[in-house]
Amino acid sequence: MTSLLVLIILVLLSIAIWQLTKIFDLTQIGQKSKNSQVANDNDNNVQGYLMFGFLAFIYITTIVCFVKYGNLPLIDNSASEHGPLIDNLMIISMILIFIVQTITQALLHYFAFKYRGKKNQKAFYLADNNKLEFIWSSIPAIVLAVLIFYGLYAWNDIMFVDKEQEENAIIIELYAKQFGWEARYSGKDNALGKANVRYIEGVNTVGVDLEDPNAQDDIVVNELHLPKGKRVIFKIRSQDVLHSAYMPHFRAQMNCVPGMVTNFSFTPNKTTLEMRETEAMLAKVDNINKIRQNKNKQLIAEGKTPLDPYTFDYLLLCNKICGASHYNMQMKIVVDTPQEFKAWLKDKPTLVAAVKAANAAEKDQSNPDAVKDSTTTTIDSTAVAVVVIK
Ligand SMILES: [Cu+2]
Repeated sequence: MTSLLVLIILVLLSIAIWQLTKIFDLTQIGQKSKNSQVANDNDNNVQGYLMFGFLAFIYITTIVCFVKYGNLPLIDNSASEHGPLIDNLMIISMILIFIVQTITQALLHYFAFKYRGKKNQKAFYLADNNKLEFIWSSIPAIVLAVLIFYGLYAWNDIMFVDKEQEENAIIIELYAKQFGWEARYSGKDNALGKANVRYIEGVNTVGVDLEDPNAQDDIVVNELHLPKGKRVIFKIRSQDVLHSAYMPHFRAQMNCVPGMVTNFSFTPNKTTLEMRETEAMLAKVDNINKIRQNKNKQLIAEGKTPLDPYTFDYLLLCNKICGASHYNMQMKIVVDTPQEFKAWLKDKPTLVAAVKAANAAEKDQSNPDAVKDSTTTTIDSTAVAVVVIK
């Protein structure tokens, strides 16, 4: 609220200043010599020094940002095997941008200052200089080519899954919809059953074809568990609009497109517990909890419920603005050791079993008289009734 008020005041102030200058201009009518639209040496000098001033401004801003926020290295602590590859690409790009930006801005503003307008001075006409053009075309071309080839190499390395890797990987479907995620494990056969939005009904919320033999052991959950050190192949679908499956700690992102299946695969290499214990994460969590503690003082003073302390968890987020609750479209990811993962998955009922149980429960609810009647009519059915009550 305060920032909005400040913003409004700033806008009003600028309008006031603008109007004042217009009034000032009007008072100058008649004094032609001062109101010339042609820049004189004085104007050129002012503009020249302003150029230098602006250069100083962007350099000081850069240095202040580095000191205050530049927690180098720019990005690290990834939790997947391919993570360092993406991080390196990011760091190399950022360092290159930084060097190029520092040099070109200095040259741009220095030349604007040095060659500012002077009375009776004419610009020198230079038609072309092949040597110069060769240098300033080839340097960016070489740098960009190296960056692009390195990027392509990284992309192929991440996206290409060979036959052997595919056979040893586990296949998980991520299903996106406004505004949440569901995950489907392919079960013992490691093959997902066919699915289509037309099959969505009741507890079959991801639209699995329950007749498909591959679908018989599929398991649908609302919390994603992944085993450490095992490649996971994600098959990604969307129910409604474009979403984007974004798992920042694993340096993974892939669009979820309605009507088609997209893929991404990675190997997690840090369990949730291991990640919580890393130095970078401990410092981050500490920092968040300090902010929360300060906020809690204010909340308690206002008689509101204080915030819980933060503990780190991996997240699957949506990274496409897909509607009103996009900001809250997330699912918790837990990276377990392979043993923990097996134990977790073992007790989960298959979707087919869940659908059967739901149908049976619905039948009982819609027809309670059937049980009551049978208890009064035949001896055999009393046994059934007892079982049902139990
Ligand atoms: Cu979304």
